[in-house]
Amino acid sequence: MQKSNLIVSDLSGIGKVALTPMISIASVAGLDLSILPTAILSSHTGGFPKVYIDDYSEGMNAFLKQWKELDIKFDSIITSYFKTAKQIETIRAFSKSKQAKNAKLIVDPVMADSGKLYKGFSDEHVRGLRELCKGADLIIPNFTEANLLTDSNYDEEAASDADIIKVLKKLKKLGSKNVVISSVARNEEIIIAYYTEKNDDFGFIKAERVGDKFFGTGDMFTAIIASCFIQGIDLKEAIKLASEWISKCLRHSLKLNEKQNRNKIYGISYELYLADLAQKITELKMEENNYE
Ligand code: PXL
Repeated sequence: MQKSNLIVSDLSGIGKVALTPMISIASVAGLDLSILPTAILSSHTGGFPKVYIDDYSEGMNAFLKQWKELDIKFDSIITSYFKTAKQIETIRAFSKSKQAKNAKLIVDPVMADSGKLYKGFSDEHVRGLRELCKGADLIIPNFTEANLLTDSNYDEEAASDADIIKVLKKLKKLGSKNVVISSVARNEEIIIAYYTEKNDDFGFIKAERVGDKFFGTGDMFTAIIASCFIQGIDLKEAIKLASEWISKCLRHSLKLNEKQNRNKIYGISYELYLADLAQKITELKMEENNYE
């Protein structure tokens, strides 16, 4: 039977972050999706002026109330951008409720990048996400978030492989069963570090660094890794697929932006490659004998 999956994140009008790419990617990956919006914004908060932000906490509570009355159950919960620390606590409690009994909890602790917290977040947000990560089946922080979660202070460009492993081990100690540090941008490469419970295995996968950071990359990465994880695909295979596919989208976006004189703030051009992603995920599912 097809599993029922919930994505908790924001809807941003322009800039292609959060739910916009996550819905597309998780859908082509074959997930049956439900959506819980945390906020509705006119754009992402990464550089557009005068962002309109509608905190959707009241709506979230109303959605959850109806779902409780209907006894809607989920097999997985994927969390991404929360507007407030209170929302994080709401979802932590929901993940422990009987509607989410046996649900896999996958947490992308979206709060920071390039050494800085995103606009509007405080220590309370960091503490809330740390608590949520403790009970997760898989967490997918970037390196800045990994530092914040573990009270570490490694510089992204200067971190050695040993430093990255130290952070990874601290994240594992926090309590999540599996960990993927989605990106350590160092010189010409992107390092993705993982810990898998299955083989008690730590390791790195290195990818080519394509241009500067684009907003939404982490959301796309999380959507692919979470979709694969939920469907029983090996984490290492999922990471390889995600990094190769996203690199392709980034190269295409850079070319297109140059041709059209378009600012990268508007996000990654991934749409043309969604069919290719669907195909590759189907192949991995067949290899893992999980094709249904
Ligand atoms: O991509 C992460 C993200 C999600 N949601 C909003 C954001 C950002 C990053 O800036 O602003 C609203």
